[in-house]
Amino acid sequence: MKDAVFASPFENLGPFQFNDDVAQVFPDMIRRSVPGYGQMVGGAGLLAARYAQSDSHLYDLGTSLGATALSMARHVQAPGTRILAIDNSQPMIERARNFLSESRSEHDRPIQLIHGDVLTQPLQNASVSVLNLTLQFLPFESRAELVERIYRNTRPGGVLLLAEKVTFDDPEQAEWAQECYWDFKRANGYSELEIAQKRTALENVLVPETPEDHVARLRKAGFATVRCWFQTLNFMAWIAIK
Ligand code: GEK
Repeated sequence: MKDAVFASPFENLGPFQFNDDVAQVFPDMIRRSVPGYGQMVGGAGLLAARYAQSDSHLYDLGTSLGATALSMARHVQAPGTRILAIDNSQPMIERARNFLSESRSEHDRPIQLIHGDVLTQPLQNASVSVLNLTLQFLPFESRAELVERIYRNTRPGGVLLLAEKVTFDDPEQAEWAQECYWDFKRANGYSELEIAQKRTALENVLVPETPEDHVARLRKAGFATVRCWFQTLNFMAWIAIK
């Protein structure tokens, strides 16, 4: 279903929420709003397969409709792994249930959907945790604590896969990336009104950080190796290895 959430003028434009309207059009919204989204999701599955350890947990934190959990299920071979996919949006979890049951024949790995807050859900025995475009929506002050908790609950040799929209310290680069990003949205059929209204709704909801800040936080948490494996414009993904 086509995303037209911000197509008509809003009289009172509230903060962006992962409500039923958004959940309904989410596959179209994310595909037209995130350059390289398919690569991020596919890449997360491939990397998960490389680092998944037998009899461990694979977490998809902020799963939305379960795309990254499904990508892990398709690729991971390690025996005894359990995929836990968490989201605090009830409409997302309900739709994820249908989406995943439709894809059930594509893999033989169970995916447990959990309606919960990634900041409070217990994490344990992880070999892979994924934060695919989720950390950016969490209150700024809780981000380091979550990354540290993921680190503590990850087995040696396990990984955190982080993908985010970023900003840049250099104002010229930040503006260039933003302008090119809007070109991407225009090319995908979004109007100036849609781009402007969504931008306003996301203010203080999606708070991007610089690549340097992300890498520093991952290292400070204890991850021994941090590598960028993906970038398109202002979207980047890293693998952090314990
Ligand atoms: C994908 N990873 O398709 N606890 C749990 N979930 C949360 C929280 C929280 N505290 N805050 C936000 N979310 C997905 C895409 S979307 C990214 C992730 C985007 C959830 C929120 O409900 C939403 O489903 C998701 O994080 C972010 O690979 O829309 O740009």
